[in-house]
Amino acid sequence: MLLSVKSLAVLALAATAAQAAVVTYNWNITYVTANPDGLFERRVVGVNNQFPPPAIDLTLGDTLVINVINSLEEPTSLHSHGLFQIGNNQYDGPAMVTQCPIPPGGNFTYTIPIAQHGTFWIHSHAKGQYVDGLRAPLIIHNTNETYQYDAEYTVALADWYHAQHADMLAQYLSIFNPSGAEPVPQSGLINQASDVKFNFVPGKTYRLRVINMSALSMFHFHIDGHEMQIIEVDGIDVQKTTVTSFPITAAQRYSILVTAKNDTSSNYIMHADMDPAMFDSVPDDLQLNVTGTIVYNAAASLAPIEYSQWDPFNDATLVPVVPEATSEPDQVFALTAAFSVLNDYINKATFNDITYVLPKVPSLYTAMSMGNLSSDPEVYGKYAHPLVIKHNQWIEIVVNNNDPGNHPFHLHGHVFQIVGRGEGIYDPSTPYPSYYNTTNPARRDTVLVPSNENVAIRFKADNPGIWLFHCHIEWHLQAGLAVTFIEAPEVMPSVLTVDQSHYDQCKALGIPFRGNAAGNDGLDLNGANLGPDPLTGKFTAKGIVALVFTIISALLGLATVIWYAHEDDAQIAADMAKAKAKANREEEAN
Ligand SMILES: *[C@@H]1O[C@H](CO)[C@@H](O)[C@H](O)[C@H]1NC(C)=O
Ligand SMILES: *[C@@H]1O[C@H](CO)[C@@H](O)[C@H](O)[C@H]1NC(C)=O
Ligand SMILES: *[C@@H]1O[C@H](CO)[C@@H](O)[C@H](O)[C@H]1NC(C)=O
Ligand SMILES: *[C@@H]1O[C@H](CO)[C@@H](O)[C@H](O)[C@H]1NC(C)=O
Ligand SMILES: *[C@@H]1O[C@H](CO)[C@@H](O)[C@H](O)[C@H]1NC(C)=O
Ligand SMILES: *[C@@H]1O[C@H](CO)[C@@H](O)[C@H](O)[C@H]1NC(C)=O
Ligand SMILES: *[C@@H]1O[C@H](CO)[C@@H](O)[C@H](O)[C@H]1NC(C)=O
Ligand SMILES: *[C@@H]1O[C@H](CO)[C@@H](O)[C@H](O)[C@H]1NC(C)=O
Ligand SMILES: [Cu+2]
Repeated sequence: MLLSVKSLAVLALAATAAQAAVVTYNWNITYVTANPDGLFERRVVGVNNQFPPPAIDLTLGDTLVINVINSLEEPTSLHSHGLFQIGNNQYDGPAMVTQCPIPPGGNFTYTIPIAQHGTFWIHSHAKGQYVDGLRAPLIIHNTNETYQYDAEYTVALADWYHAQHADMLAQYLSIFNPSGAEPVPQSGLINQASDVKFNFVPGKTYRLRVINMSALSMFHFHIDGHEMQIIEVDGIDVQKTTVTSFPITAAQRYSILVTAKNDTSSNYIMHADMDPAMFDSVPDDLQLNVTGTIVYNAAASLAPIEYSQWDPFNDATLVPVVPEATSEPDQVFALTAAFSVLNDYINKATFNDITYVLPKVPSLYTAMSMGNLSSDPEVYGKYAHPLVIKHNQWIEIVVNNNDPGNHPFHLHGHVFQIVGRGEGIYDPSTPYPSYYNTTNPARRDTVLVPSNENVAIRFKADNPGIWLFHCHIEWHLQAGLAVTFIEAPEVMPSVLTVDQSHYDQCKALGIPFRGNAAGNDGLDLNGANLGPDPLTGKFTAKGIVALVFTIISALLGLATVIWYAHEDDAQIAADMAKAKAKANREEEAN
């Protein structure tokens, strides 16, 4: 299957002809039956009864219009990942953050002026729906590309599960999964298929746009026999950097230039190796090494497979072509990411001991309807974890990863500068470590923070709106690993609008669309959605583990019967209530 092949001539033509074009996509979001890995046929989420959803192809200066009809049995919404959406926060997409989701049978139009270029993607931002397939590349051609190339391909990497996301999520976020083990995918896909072929013509230079659309998996990317030069990272052109392999975590993008060989005597394997370190256990039948083929000549044989090393690679060393100065931060947030069993006895994710819970009113509507109280974080609800920042201030976020897993963090509405990356926990009230680099730092919108490391990022609060900052491992977002930046609420009503079509969605779903996080006036948060909190009392970490295992062992036989015989929700709920009552008694007894 070939995607997005364009000669330079076509591109040049498109660029001149497409000045300020309105590019319209009609997306009827539908269930489709598909078998993308050739191993298992299942229900997936597609568009216009087709899977995979079509790639979106644009040029700088266009206006993107997506007319969505939701033909699913559940609400949906679309997020254009990496787009700044300046003055256009209402079309950023995350459900209950910047909009009410689109109800089943509903329709909604996203109108997005395109002021950037590079490699992006679009995906559902309602529950974990994109894991079921609602994800597609979103490519924006520059009117005058920084680097010359003859043609381009999109290489979209993704992990693939055979079970429905909602079923896996229910098991992941359950009392029976105290260690928080994530569902492990059954396979990996390139362009939502297996055995994809990319035709190369001798002597030509190709731009490969590599996108990681995974729910969980991290891949290491390399091509047998070919050198790669990185030229773009998350929509930012960078000085050419030669690599033999690079890692790409969920939601990241890299463009690379690859020059074709001069002879056509062999074809070559393109490798996207899933990193088993991301998985709690690797099933025997999981094919970790996903491959495609670079085809010079359909009749030729494959060159011998080279398993190149996974090279160490630091994206903070990539140098943006257009330099951007940094500034001393006006406000610094230290966020410690961790996972633990909270007082709902489920393993959840926290930033500074708060697990994210959706508010009753989408945060954008709260900001737009609360008058001068919109600058008071309280109105957004404690569990939306609101961080209010002032217009045009410089913001630094220090993310400390206090978890044995690696997490790719994504900020909506911005690219950020990576100013520091170090080992262990960094306390920002202490002087900058020597590794801080404030000279034209690398910029991107998704950064990996490895286990027990820290990353310091900066951005200027020049884009008023509500922007989520969250882990892009879909399971971890669902577990609550998110905060909400409330950026420049004092100017939002004068620079942002919310169209009537938003309120139509809310009305259809019975969701309030004004007032604070509880749908009330002023600071009355009665009825707001509350999260579970860390376990309190005299519990030690050891005690919690012991408690959880007590519950598990008490219920194990029963649980097994329920899951494998007759998944009876009412029965599970009753058992969990019993388990909680028992746990509460034990907590009191302590
Ligand atoms: C959308 O797709 C569904 C499922 O195929 C179909 O029933 C419906 O008529 C379609 N809607 C439109 C407006 O095409
Ligand atoms: C979208 O929904 C509105 C009412 O909610 C309806 O009037 C309109 O016809 C719908 N448009 C399409 C294309 O289905
Ligand atoms: C395109 O960019 C190059 C260098 O970046 C410049 O020399 C050239 O004049 C530009 N062309 C147009 C049509 O803007
Ligand atoms: C995609 O991202 C996931 C999660 O970070 C990562 O495990 C996987 O290796 C990435 N894939 C590629 C090809 O880099
Ligand atoms: C292909 O051949 C041309 C002309 O002989 C040469 O300049 C070029 O370096 C060769 N390219 C590769 C990738 O070997
Ligand atoms: C997958 O690729 C890696 C690195 O390229 C290699 O070390 C490993 O042996 C491969 N695994 C399999 C099962 O082929
Ligand atoms: C800081 O980043 C720039 C490029 O953005 C690079 O040239 C320079 O070497 C880096 N300095 C340090 C100390 O890493
Ligand atoms: C908020 O606005 C009201 C009226 O617009 C004003 O009376 C009040 O003093 C303001 N409160 C703050 C904290 O600025
Ligand atoms: Cu994560």
